[in-house]
Amino acid sequence: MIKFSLLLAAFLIIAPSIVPRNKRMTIDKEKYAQIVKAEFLHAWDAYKKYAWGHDELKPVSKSGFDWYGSSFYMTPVDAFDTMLLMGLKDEAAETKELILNNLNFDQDVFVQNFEITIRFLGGLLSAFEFDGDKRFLTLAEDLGKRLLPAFNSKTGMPYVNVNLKTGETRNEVNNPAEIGTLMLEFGTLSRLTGNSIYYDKAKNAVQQVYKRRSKIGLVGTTINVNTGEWQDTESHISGMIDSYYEYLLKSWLLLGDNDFKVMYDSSIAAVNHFLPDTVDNRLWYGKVDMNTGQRTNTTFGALDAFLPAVLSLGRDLKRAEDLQESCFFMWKHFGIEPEEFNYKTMQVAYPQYVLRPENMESAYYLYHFTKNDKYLKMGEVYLKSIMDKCRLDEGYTSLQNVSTREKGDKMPSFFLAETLKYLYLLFSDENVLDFNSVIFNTEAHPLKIVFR
Ligand code: DMJ
Repeated sequence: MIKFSLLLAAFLIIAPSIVPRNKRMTIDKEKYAQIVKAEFLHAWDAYKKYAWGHDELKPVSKSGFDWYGSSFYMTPVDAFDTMLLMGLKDEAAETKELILNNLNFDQDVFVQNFEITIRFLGGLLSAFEFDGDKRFLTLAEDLGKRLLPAFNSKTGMPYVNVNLKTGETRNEVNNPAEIGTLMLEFGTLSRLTGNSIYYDKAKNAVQQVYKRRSKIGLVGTTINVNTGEWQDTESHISGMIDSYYEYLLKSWLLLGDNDFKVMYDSSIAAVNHFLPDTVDNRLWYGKVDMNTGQRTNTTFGALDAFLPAVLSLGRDLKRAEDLQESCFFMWKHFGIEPEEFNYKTMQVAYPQYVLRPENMESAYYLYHFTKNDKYLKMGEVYLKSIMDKCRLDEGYTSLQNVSTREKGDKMPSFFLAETLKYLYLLFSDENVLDFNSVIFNTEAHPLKIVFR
């Protein structure tokens, strides 16, 4: 008996050091989930107090801001499904009433097809799927019909802007991200309405980009939607291309259409061949010319941090984990991540931090796939620096400069749709949301997988 007690005591002393250090549970997940929820309420209360009914909050001016002159209720639409996930029943009920009583797309304004699709079509479809009220779907279908004229170019790739009332279009030079980040929303709208037109238009747009890839399999930064000619041939995973790759993979996973898997597999192979750049043992994805593969730039930034999430979803965990280490290094090195910096010189190119979610999104995916506590610790660092540097009495604000901490005057709707949602999900039990039953659109609105 004494022998057994001694053995047990010895085991209890030694056991913690048998478990790899980075796998040990050191974060109180529930505590952090509650902190994130409280910070969401802090941000939402500020929106209610100073910007109620407007698109977004200007926390320093203590006022509201509307993207197109009059409001489309962007923050409420973007924040609604986060409230549902957080179990904020009262807030969700008042937000639902606000949206259903006021949101009206019959406005004579030129909107950006991509932004309106990912925030509103995505937000309304997710609201319908998780709340069940048919009026969300009616609004989504009305919006979908108004966006369709955007695809009336010679190739079928959408113009940048479309007028929601007249159907007129503007700006024929578009980019792969804005052309290729519509499929999850338009595909889901087709499934829910039984009208295939949305699916077909969005799929053709993606295929038009893909078939214009270069001989080495890369796409450029801008393309004319009428002539089909590339305007800017720089290739990368940054803004203007980023979510094109994200949606190739996610369209296959959400809609079960194998054509997207074929496009993703060959595209990501080219990306993984030509863009990676290792400096001081750290993996980065830089910029190259789409035709030659020659390096054109060694910059990386906040938006690029989406890629570890996509790579892990595509089951390429090794690259995903390596790149996430670099994204975390970027965050720590500057105290909070800049919009863009040069990973060779470590000079900041664009010094803003606009409350972006991508670094947290990737930590959430990687924690899901590995259950390694180091991703919880990353989340803790992200949360603490945002609370330290961006929190005001009146909500949260962007930074103009990550070094000087000079404040901006904007709380983007994606802070409530994405940044706080991904942090909350990272620290929450998986039963808050079954990861395997949904695909997040690029604005973090979960859409249900139903074909399996
Ligand atoms: C969001 O609107 C989306 O995540 C988009 O894909 C990129 N930009 C913002 C967040 O950074």
